[in-house]
Amino acid sequence: MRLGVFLPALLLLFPGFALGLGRIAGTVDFNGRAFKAQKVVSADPACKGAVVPWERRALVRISKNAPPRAAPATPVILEQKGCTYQPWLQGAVRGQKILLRNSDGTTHSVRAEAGGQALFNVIQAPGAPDLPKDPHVTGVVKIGCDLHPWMKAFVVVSDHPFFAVTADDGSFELKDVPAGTYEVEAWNERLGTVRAEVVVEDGQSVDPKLAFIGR
Ligand SMILES: [Cu+2]
Repeated sequence: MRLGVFLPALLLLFPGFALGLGRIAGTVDFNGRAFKAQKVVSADPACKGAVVPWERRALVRISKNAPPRAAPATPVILEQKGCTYQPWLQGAVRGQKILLRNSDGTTHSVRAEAGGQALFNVIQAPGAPDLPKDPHVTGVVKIGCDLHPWMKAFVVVSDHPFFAVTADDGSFELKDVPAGTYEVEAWNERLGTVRAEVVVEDGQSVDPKLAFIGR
């Protein structure tokens, strides 16, 4: 009798519990594109070995119908090291802080914009403390340095945690996705965006077969 009340209440509180959880996983097809980071020639000794990055990676995320989730309290870290941002590409949840870190013996500026809208532009001197920033937007946040024009990084902000950066082999996995129908996208700085629709079922894994064909 008690269970008769408890179970429906539980299902109402946790729809994912009712529908079950699945997985969106696969390998992004980069269509054989070559990815070569360009070496930088700079008079700044702190920038020895710096590169203009272009990595064989994409940010894969649910782009439609994702259940919103609160941002984690832990920040994502964007480190300036050897006059290159590390990592070049990462995801974050809206409201999650981006912690700017300067590990270099030189001054950097960190300029951020999203969709043509300026978000912030700050100076970080050598030895300056980590600086938390909250861009309060969703989409691709583009980050660059006014002092070292080759430096760039991308933080793709979503209102949910169902995203992943592809591994070296292009593979990715979005875990614990509530059963449902979703649009999934892969984004790369130069290749753009490709999308696919998937149906996630309880206990199943589905491959959206994301491919940058003809890019
Ligand atoms: Cu810089």
